[in-house]
Amino acid sequence: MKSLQRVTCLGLVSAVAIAGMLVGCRRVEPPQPPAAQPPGSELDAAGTESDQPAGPEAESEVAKVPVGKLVAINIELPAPAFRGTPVPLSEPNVEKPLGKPRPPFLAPEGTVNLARSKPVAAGDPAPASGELDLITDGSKEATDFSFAELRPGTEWVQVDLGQEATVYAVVIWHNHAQARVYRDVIVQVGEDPDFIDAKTIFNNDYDNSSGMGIGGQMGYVETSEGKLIDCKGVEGRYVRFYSRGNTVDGKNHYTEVEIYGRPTG
Ligand SMILES: [Ca+2]
Ligand SMILES: [Ca+2]
Repeated sequence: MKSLQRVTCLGLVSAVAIAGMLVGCRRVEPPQPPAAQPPGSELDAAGTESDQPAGPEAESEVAKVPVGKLVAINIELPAPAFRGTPVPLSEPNVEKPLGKPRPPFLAPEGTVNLARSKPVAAGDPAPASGELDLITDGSKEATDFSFAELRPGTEWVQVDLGQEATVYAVVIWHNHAQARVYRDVIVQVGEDPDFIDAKTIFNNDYDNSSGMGIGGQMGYVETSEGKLIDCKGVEGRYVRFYSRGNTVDGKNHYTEVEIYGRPTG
């Protein structure tokens, strides 16, 4: 009986010893470097991995930002028609020209000019000179025949994109032959051609002379770069551009408009 107890006891001691050895021999893994991103994985606009699991709060944050990598959009510029950009001193509320090329504008990959060759309508049904289709024909040079000229006063032109789109930027060229300032530049994006439900994305009418409310944006000097307006991913099918003459002759000129976005759905 005694020997049986001894054997059992020895067995237990051996089992504990072997287990201890196994634990002692277990290799301690060195800290691993962070796993490399799988090929094809891109950072989304928020700079986070889009396929990362997220809690309910984080999920709603991610849903607000556009999906896809941000890239600089390619805007082809016409030749400058004059040197330097003097600010008309008599015109109030005009921003100082940057004095250097505009920095690149970043938008989700796949963003293109959706306005090219799209139909244009206007409040002035018979332009004083030029045709409305000049506004989306791709030509932006500052010549006497490159723009549509609308009568003085508050006038508008609008582009029908033909489908709903997410719009990241618009670029407007009025007549950039001289350093003009066009007044009451107002840009709206709408779901319907009558702009009953429109979102104003730019308004530099500082004295409400166009009657659409006082806008908070500054006036600017027309140059060959055109005016780029960040639209922050607003959705709509129609884009309308207002103006109320300019510092040289009071008329409204449109050489080209570009609408950078992606069709929705
Ligand atoms: Ca044109
Ligand atoms: Ca005004």
